[in-house]
Amino acid sequence: MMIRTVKISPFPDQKPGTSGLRKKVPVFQTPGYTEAFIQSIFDSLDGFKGETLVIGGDGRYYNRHVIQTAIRMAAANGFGRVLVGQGGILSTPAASHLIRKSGAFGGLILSASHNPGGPTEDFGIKYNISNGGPAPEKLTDEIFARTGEIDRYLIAGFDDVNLDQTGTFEAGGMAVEIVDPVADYADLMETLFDFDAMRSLIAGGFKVTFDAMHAVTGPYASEILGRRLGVDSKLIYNATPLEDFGGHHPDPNLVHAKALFDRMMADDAPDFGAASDGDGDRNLIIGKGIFVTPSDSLAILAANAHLAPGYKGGLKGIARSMPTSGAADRVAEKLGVEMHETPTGWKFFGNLLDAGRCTICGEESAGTGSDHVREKDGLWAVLLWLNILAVRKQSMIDIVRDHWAQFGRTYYSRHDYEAIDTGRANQLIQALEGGLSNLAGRQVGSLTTERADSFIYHDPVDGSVSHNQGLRIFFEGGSRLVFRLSGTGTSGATLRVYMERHEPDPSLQDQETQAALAPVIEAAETLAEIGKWTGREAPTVIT
Ligand code: VG1
Ligand code: CO
Repeated sequence: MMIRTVKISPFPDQKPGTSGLRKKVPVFQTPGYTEAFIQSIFDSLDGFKGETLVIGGDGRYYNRHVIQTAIRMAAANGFGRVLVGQGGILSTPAASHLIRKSGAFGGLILSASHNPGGPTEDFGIKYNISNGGPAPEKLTDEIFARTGEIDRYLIAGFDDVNLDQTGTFEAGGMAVEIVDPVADYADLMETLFDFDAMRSLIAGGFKVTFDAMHAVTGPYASEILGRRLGVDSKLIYNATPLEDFGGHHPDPNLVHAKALFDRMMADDAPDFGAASDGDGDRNLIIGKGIFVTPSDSLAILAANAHLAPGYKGGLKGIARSMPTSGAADRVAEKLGVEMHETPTGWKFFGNLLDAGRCTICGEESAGTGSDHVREKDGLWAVLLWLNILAVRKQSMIDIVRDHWAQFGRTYYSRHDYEAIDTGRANQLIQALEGGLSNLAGRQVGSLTTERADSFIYHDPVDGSVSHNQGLRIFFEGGSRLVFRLSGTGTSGATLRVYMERHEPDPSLQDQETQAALAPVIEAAETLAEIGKWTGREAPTVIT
C-alpha cells in the first residue's frame, strides 16, 4: 500500500468545544485542515494498531468527502478495520451503539449537530472512545495540544470507496465494512421498550407525529416509528436527510420546529409530537396542547422509566447538566437515588454511566439518554415517552399536570444571544464574575440573592476537576439564574442565560412561562447588563 506523509503546519484554532471541533465548511476545506485535526486525534491515542474504528456522520454537506479522507487516514495510521454507516450515515446515538457493540477502539462522528449545513455553513468532527461516549476532557485537551505541534499527516493512496453498498472489502490493507446504519440501533430499542404495547396504542388511534427536520433521524424514524410501530408515514415529516437540511436549522426547538409546535397546538392536533436534531441526539417533545420543557421531560421520564421493560429494575441514579432545571433532583430525592450535576456536554456523563452511578441523564438543551449508549438519544426519548403513554393510558397533558402536582412545577427558560461580539461577551462574563463574591444578600427587584459562584465540577469517578463551567446566581426562595458562553457556535460568541423558578402550588402552575419568570429575567438584565454589553434589546432565541 502506498502511504504518503504530507508535511503541514499547525492550525491555531483547532480547540474542541462542548462537542468536538465545529467550524464553517470553508475552514475545513483549507488544505490540510481536516487532515491535521484527524491526525492530531490519532496521534493522541495509544494502541489502536489493528483495531476497529467506527466512522459515520449526519449526512450534511462535506460528510462524504471527509469520510473518504478518514478511511484513507485510518488505513495509513494502522487501524485494522473501519465500520462505516451506509451512505456515510450514522446518527450519533447509533454510532455510540455501534462502537460498543463491535468492540471498536473508538469512532469518528462527523457532525455539527443542530447547526445549519451547506457549502458555507457548519461542519464538525468529534472523537468517541471505546465506551461509545465523547472523548473526555483530558483527551480533548491532549488532542488540542497535539494540534499545536503537528507537522505531518499520513494518508493512504487508494481510490474513494463505495459508501452506498453494504458489504466488506479490503482497501489499503485494512478491512472496510459498510453497514446498515439503522438495523442494530432499531434492534437495541426493541430490547428496551415494549413494542407490542406501543403498537396497540398506535393501532388504537393514538396519533404520533415526528419531524426529522431533513436530518439524520429520517431513516431511523421511518423504520422504528413507521415500519415497526405503525405510525402513519404521512405523519413522519421531512424524513429524507438533505445536505443542507432543506436550508433550515436542524435544531428542534420552538423557533426552528415551529411548524410542529403549531400543528400540536391546533384543535385537531395529534396526541404526541416530536422532533430531533441534525445528528439525532436531541429530542423535542410536545403533547397535544402542551410543550414539555426538556428539563421537565427528563424529570418525568426518570419518574416513570420503570414502566418500560429496560428500566423495570429502577434507576441507579440521575445526572443532569448544571444549567438543566432542578426538576429531576426532586425525582431522585423521592426515588432515593443519587443525583449528579455535571458541566454542559455529554462527555461529562460517561464516567458516571460507566461506573453505574446513574441510569438516566439529561440536559436542558433537549438531550436525554440512558446507559444503553454513551450519547444523548433523540429517538430513545420519543420511545420512552410512548412506552409510558402506552402503559399509563393518559394524555400527555394529564401526565405532565400529575407530575407538577406531585413535585411542583419548575418554570424554566433559556435566552440565547447569538453571534455577538466575542470580546464584549467575554467582558460581560468577566464583569459579572468579578462581582459574584459580593452578591449575597443583594436586593434585585423583588428577589434577594442568596449566593453566587462559578461552577466547578469534581468528577466523583476519576477525580478530575473542571473549572469555569458557568456562573450561577441563587435567589432566596429557590429561583436560579445561570450565565455561560456556548462552546458549539461558529460565528462570534453566543451568550446563554438560563432562568428557573419552582412553583409548588398547583393553583399557580398554569402561568405563561416568560411571565412566571419575569422577576428572574429582570434580575438577569440588572446583574449582567446584557443590553449594554451585547447591544441587543432582546434574545435571538427563547426556548
Ligand atoms: C450545546 C448545549 C449542550 C449540548 C451541546 C451539544 O452546547 O447547550 O447542552 O451538549 O450543545 O449538543 P453549548 O456549548 O453551545 O451550550 V449537540 O446536539 O450539538 O451534539
Ligand atoms: Co446533536
